[in-house]
Amino acid sequence: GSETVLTDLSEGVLRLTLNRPDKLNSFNEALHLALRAGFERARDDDAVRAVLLTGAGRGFCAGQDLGDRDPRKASGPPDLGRTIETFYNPLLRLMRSLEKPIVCAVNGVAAGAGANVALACDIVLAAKSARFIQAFAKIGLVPDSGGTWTLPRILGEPRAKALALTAEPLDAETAAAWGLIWKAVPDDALMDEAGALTARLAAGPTKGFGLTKRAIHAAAANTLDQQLDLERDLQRDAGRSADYAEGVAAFLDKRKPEFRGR
Ligand code: T3D
Repeated sequence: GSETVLTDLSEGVLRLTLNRPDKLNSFNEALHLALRAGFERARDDDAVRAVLLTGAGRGFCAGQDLGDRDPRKASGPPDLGRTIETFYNPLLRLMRSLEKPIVCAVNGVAAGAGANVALACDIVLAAKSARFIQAFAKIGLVPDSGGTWTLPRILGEPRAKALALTAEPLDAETAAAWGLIWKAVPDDALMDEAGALTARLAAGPTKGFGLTKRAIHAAAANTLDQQLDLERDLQRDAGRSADYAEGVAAFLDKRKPEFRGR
């Protein structure tokens, strides 16, 4: 079939567009493999300095393609642990460990794993008409793709549980007000704003950004003392980067820095 993820690299921005619009970009195996390949490229290709993830059509992503899970066409209950281990968890680990910024432009409904993949990105912008739905409850499943980790951390247990147990849609403005995403943006401004933000990040000090992500991610499991030690170590690395030297020199010269991502 046609490409399930559209990939475009321009000016350091790798744009990944989920592209099964007639199925609201739900995950089948082809889309999983294509999206994983996209994030592997983001990891391995020095020309990629930021990622912009979005969806084609009116939805962002409706989670697992349930057409591939019809119990009436199966000989017995499925092993969903296996599909999580094979597809969803590697994707989440890859995204989380990417030492380059990931911006998500949530252009429409984000349901099930689609919601939690969006929330795993570093900076999430959503169209005001977009909705986040922990749809798992409607079919007897558990929030996956990191949802049970992300939601209570950001929202606290009361809101995390209510969203997970009711599967009620959360609108973009409430998601922003709750701190679950960065911003809700008027629909017709979303792609311009997300594109400009990602371009700005792609022109930034990539190495320092990667170390910053690492530090913030480590905080969840660290004491303050451990985190202060980590900041010392990471700052030592950052201070040796070419972009740090360029940033300080540009400041002192009163000119715009030209970061190379090293
Ligand atoms: O299985 C494993 O590997 C375990 C992992 C699980 C991870 C998960 O994500 S589980 C959760 C799966 N997702 C859902 O349960 C969400 C199902 N979709 C919906 O509830 C609704 O579609 C939405 C609330 C997302 C959007 O509603 P609406 O009214 O805007 O659109 P719609 O009419 O329901 O959907 C439009 C089309 O997309 C429609 O197809 P049609 O009738 O035009 O041919 C619909 O069937 C299709 N679609 C939407 N979501 C899915 C889907 N087709 C397959 N799978 C989907 N998840």
